[in-house]
Amino acid sequence: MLKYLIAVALFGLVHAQFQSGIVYLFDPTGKSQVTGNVTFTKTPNGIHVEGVVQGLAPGLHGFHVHDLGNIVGGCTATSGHFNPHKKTHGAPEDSIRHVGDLGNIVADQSGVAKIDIVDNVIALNGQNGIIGRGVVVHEKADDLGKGGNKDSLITGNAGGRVACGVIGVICREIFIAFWTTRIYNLNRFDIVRYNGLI
Ligand SMILES: [Cu+2]
Ligand SMILES: [Zn+2]
Repeated sequence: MLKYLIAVALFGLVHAQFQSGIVYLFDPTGKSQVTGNVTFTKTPNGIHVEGVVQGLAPGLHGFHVHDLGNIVGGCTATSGHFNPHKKTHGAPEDSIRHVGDLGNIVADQSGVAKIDIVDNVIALNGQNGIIGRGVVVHEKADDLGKGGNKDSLITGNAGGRVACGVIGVICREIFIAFWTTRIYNLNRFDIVRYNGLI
């Protein structure tokens, strides 16, 4: 005789959070010899951007996250600067900037730029998430929105695109949450009544 029916309702939520990403930089058209490797790692202080770009002309080069992770046919396919909040171009430390505005990288006399910065605006998840988007290294310096002309507030007048790549995932963490576990104890009468309703 069935005296009790125990039903356990278990709901689970699984979601993944990106922890780190990587981009390999090169010129898909083969015109420049610029190459690089940059990682983006979540830390308590922001996203740590670290890497090396080589084959550059000595000096400053604009360095941005662009909207699209498309490099088919060349770096122009990455479109404009990643700008989900529809702001104007600026410096990394400005409150008004594109999310993708990471400023300039500096190449030494041998054409090598070492990157080691922490940025609090870009993110790996959510609205400012950069995973799957493009990174572009420019021919010229980014004027950080202070060039005094219209383009300065769009592109920073950083000129051509000498290398680009798509930010891929290195590591992700999976969170699993469970909630609502219920146990129903039903007597025989309840079961009969329940069956009667079907
Ligand atoms: Cu750019
Ligand atoms: Zn910008």
